[in-house]
Amino acid sequence: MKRALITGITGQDGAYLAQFLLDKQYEVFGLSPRRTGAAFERLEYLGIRDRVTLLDGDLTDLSSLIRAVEAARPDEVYNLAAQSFVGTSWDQPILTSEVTGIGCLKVLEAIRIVNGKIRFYQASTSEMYGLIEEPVQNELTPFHPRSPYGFAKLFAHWATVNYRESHGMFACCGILFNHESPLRGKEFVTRKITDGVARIKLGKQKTVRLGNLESRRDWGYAGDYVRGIWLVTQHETPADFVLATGQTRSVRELCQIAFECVGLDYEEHVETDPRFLRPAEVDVLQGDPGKAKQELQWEPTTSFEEMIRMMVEADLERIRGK
Ligand code: NDP
Ligand code: GDR
Repeated sequence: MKRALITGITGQDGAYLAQFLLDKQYEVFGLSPRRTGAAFERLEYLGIRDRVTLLDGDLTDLSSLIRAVEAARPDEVYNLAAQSFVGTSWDQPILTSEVTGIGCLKVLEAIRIVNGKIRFYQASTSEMYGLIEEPVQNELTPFHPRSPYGFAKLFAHWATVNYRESHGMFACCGILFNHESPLRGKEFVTRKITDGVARIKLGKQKTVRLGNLESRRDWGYAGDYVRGIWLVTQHETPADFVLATGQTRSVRELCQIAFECVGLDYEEHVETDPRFLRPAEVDVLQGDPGKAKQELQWEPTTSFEEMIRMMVEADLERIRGK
């Protein structure tokens, strides 16, 4: 039985990855930072809260990471923990850098100290491309991050590449484009919209207030992407892979599709609000998943429309109290 340690197990990807690995008969451990709120709701939603072992620890605290790696004795460590909301990263640039950037380096160090043979996966991001230098981005496209989140992730990305090259560690990065699900946090635009659509449909709210409706993203389904994360980590040799759908849609199109799911016209319910504009925007992202398709046989299976419908229906159910 393989053993895996997941940082960020209480987040969207962490919860789905834990479920995926349990289905593959892994013993799953998760790093759990101290929180006062309802931290385990995603694990409970998937019915796996009691099937994973949670270990106290925080990405900013190296000694807790060393203890977690010693206790879990993992074959694989998935570093998914981060301050992951781009908007907040301008207000908390130092915290974001400490968790999202240096935090990754601390996990790498904990592995090097405890057992350098452990396989390490880093959650890199399309936000590293930022002000894009090529219309479609692949593993060779130069980076130009546009936010403190983006530059913190770039530090973590290069730290991972460097530990592979200088210490011979099995350290790999998945450069993932946006991926969403009913477990997405409500601060992200997809879930903010699907939750808003459900509330409006059920008469609990009248409008959704958004920032830039013209920005474009390559949005996929998180369930497909955790399978990709696992495949990247099983590859014969450590390498970096883009996971994306290859298609790009605007926030406006997202609104249109989500409101159509409940028979409403988005133009009657969406308002723009400058509070949600960003100091520096990433206007458009579109990934090329060709390398993952060729070397990992990975391809997304859920369409954008199917995913948005799934999210709207889950939000309707939640709000109806089911
Ligand atoms: P979430 O924001 O849903 O989850 C982040 C996780 O990190 C949570 O479990 C959170 O715990 C944990 N965390 C935050 N701060 C700390 C800390 N100091 N120490 C330990 N744990 C901490 O992110 P996603 O699941 O969406 O994304 C997973 C990873 O992939 C992130 O690194 C993200 O940046 C990256 N990524 C995500 C993409 C996406 O589209 N979803 C695309 C590309 C990359 P708690 O809930 O208790 O705060
Ligand atoms: P992103 O996701 O920044 O791409 O980062 P988010 O959903 O926050 O924004 C996507 C785009 O929508 C625009 N937008 C709004 N965004 C939010 N959150 N709220 C709004 O009201 C709103 N209106 C318009 C944004 O300006 C942006 O252009 C996500 C995170 O999961 C990162 O951790 C991950 O690395 C990247 O995806 C890939």
